[in-house]
Amino acid sequence: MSKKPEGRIAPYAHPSGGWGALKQVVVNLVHEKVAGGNYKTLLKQNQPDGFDCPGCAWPDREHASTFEFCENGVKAVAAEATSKRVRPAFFAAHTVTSLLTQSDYELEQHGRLTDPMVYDAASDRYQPITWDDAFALIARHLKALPDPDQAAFYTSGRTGNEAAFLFQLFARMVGTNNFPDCSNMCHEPTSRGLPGTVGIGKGTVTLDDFEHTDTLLIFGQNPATNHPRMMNELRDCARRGATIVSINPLRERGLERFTSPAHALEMLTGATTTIGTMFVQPKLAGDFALIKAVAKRLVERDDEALASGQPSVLDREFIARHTSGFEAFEADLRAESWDVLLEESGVPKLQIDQLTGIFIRGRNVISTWGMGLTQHKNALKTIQMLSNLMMMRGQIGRQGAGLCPVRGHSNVQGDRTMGIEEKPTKAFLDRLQRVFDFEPPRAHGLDTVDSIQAMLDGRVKVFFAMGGNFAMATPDTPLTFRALQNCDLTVHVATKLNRSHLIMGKQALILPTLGRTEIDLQNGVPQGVTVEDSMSMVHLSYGINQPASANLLSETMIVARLAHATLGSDKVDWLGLGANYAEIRELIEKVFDDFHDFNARVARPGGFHLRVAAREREWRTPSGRAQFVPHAVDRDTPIHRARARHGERLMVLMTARSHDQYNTTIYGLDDRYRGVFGLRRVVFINQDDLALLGLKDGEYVDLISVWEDDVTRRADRFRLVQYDIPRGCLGAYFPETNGLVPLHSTADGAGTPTSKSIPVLLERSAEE
Ligand SMILES: Nc1nc2c(c(=O)[nH]1)N[C@H]1C(S)=C(S)[C@@H](COP(=O)(O)OP(=O)(O)OC[C@H]3O[C@@H](n4cnc5c(=O)[nH]c(N)nc54)[C@H](O)[C@@H]3O)O[C@H]1N2
Ligand SMILES: Nc1nc2c(c(=O)[nH]1)N[C@H]1C(S)=C(S)[C@@H](COP(=O)(O)OP(=O)(O)OC[C@H]3O[C@@H](n4cnc5c(=O)[nH]c(N)nc54)[C@H](O)[C@@H]3O)O[C@H]1N2
Ligand SMILES: [Mo]
Repeated sequence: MSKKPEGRIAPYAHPSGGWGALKQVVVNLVHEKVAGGNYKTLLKQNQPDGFDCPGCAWPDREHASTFEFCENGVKAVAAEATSKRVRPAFFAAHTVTSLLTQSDYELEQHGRLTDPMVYDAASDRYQPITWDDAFALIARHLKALPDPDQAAFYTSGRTGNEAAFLFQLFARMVGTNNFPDCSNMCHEPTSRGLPGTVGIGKGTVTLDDFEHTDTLLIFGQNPATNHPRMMNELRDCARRGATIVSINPLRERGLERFTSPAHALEMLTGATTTIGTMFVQPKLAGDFALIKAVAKRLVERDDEALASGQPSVLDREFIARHTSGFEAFEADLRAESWDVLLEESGVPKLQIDQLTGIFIRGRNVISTWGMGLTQHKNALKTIQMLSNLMMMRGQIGRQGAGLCPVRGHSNVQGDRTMGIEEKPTKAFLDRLQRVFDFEPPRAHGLDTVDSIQAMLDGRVKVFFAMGGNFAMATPDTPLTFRALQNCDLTVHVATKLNRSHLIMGKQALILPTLGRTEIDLQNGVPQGVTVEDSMSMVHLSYGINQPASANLLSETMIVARLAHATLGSDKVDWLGLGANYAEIRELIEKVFDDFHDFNARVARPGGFHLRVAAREREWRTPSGRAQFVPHAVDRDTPIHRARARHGERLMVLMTARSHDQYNTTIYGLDDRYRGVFGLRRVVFINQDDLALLGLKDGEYVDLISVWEDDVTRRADRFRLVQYDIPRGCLGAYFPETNGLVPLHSTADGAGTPTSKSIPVLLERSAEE
């Protein structure tokens, strides 16, 4: 054996939430030395007069009147409210080369960025630059490009609507639709898949529906960690007797039992609520075959019912009145082979029968999903198949039922609504043209993966990131690093230092910005920004903390001043807009009809709901009906081919979040509910696979990805953790494993990196 393993593996035996979560809150506040001991911040989270939690996109009840406790929301807020600072003196003391030796965890721990900085190659250090000079530098680069499509404008989903709207307008006036964004790596298959079935790429439910549902199907989601406020809804549903099924290769402990930290009595008495009624564990990416199997079983059950004189188990009235394509879809289901469905889903027939029974008994069914469905090659068709299944029983567009994609970043949905979209519709561009009197670029732009390839090829020269951590969030890490280094200029608008700032183009800027929790004063007047949550509620958010530094600009003002420096203000009064966000909202209202009376409606506590036509059974598809879309099971994917070559030793790896991280931001080294403490380089594996590979729990392995090119992709020294996970499947954390995801391994029709379907081989690590 090599040296004593670091960290500790100890299965979690408690409910999720509860005192464990509360203890973590205190730990975080102390650790971050929250500015001025200002813990009141936390009480203003998701309050009508406070800020929208930058943690996740789960909605709030009327922007709750009671404090909705959320451990991971607290971590996100505390991280922003930290009293630690990265000042110019810090950069003077550290070369970029020396900073690169620090871990991602260490980089973020230095605290908030305070001043705009420019990279100086001669000293290998970042040096202070004035805001004016920084904008002039970017403007010079943009104006010198022979083709505006040589610039790409990235957005991470924390950016508020006002900044996002100005950002897309600015980039389009520069002349490009190159808008890579975090949603390309996230819910893109949802946004591209649902329009083909229900006519809109958004969820059809609101929080009210959770009060009326009796059956919840949760696909590929870990809410106890990633959407903790969703747990309170699940608790209430469970207490009402709803059936809750988790469909996930991992039996996530957080979904088993829950103690609500929002309920004092529950905390005192230690009362727990059993959440999950049933756990179905498909193999990775097996959801498509599983959902199709349930749909096929539904048709069989319908045949049986009709043959015995019982009523149909399908909602035939809904199908006749509201849908099109059912006959072809049904014929495809009948023709599908059970053997194929069972093999590809990895779920036993008996469980498929049980799940079908639950679905039929459900009067009001909500299906939710997260990254477990979206980060696979077959993601788009999996989501369309789920939509088909729900349509078979009319479970869309009525109270207590519907489709519920659960988004990640707190305004990722709003950013897309505002036009952060590399494939804009003609109608939207026509409207921009009319309102702003310019000729917008018509050719579709680059998404995240295509932008990386374009940087590698020298087709993109200027990369501007509004937030995020592009270098670490994207796939194929060494290749992505080279892509960024191939640029003439890289610019990052950020709150905290991260590795993307250190992987630079020939010239590089870091522009520090206000966080959402901070007071945003323009001409002495506090400005609010608007955000849209995962259920299409739009509301205002006002920061309440003093800014981390006097030299920060808001994201909105950064775009306004950059646009002014680049384009001048003949067509748009950029600086005027940057100084008064209500005026930006007036322009938003002119471009999007759904935002009529924007300022008035958003001023009401809780904001307003953006109409989702499918919710009212209005189908904005070419046929004017909800569309059944048949799909075949693909049995010739890169994974099938790799398995044909390597046999049973070929494993498929998912990369997911631990409890102590926010995407690329690592808060700590524990993953409490999965029983991992003090280490992140672990790989979960089934005990039979350990035996097959001749490996033991606790041993160290290297992961080598298997792809159809000649690039070697590997990640070394991961501790094996025997786990309840289907055979042939592995689990590990991102971003340590991103280098294993081949750049061009993406979801069909959506371009999302297949971060949860990576074919790999394991090798025992060399002794250290
Ligand atoms: N605290 C915290 N909150 C967050 C984030 C964070 O990092 N930290 N990130 C935010 C963002 S941007 C997002 S997108 C969301 C992400 O929230 P989630 O969607 O919950 O994200 P993941 O942790 O990536 O993976 C979710 C689940 O998918 C399961 N899974 C993996 N592969 C499959 C599969 O093939 N089929 C099925 N059925 N399940 C599978 C995993 O076991 C895991 O339970 O959370 C948001 N909220
Ligand atoms: N292998 C693998 N890769 C993945 C995923 C996966 O599951 N597996 N998930 C993918 C998903 S779902 C997503 S959404 C992406 C996330 O990709 P990104 O959105 O690019 O990454 P984050 O880690 O959320 O970005 C963190 C950084 O944002 C900056 N920041 C924080 N708050 C603000 C703010 O208010 N304004 C500005 N300007 N900057 C701010 C900070 O500097 C911080 O370092 O990663 C994707 N990558
Ligand atoms: Mo995400």
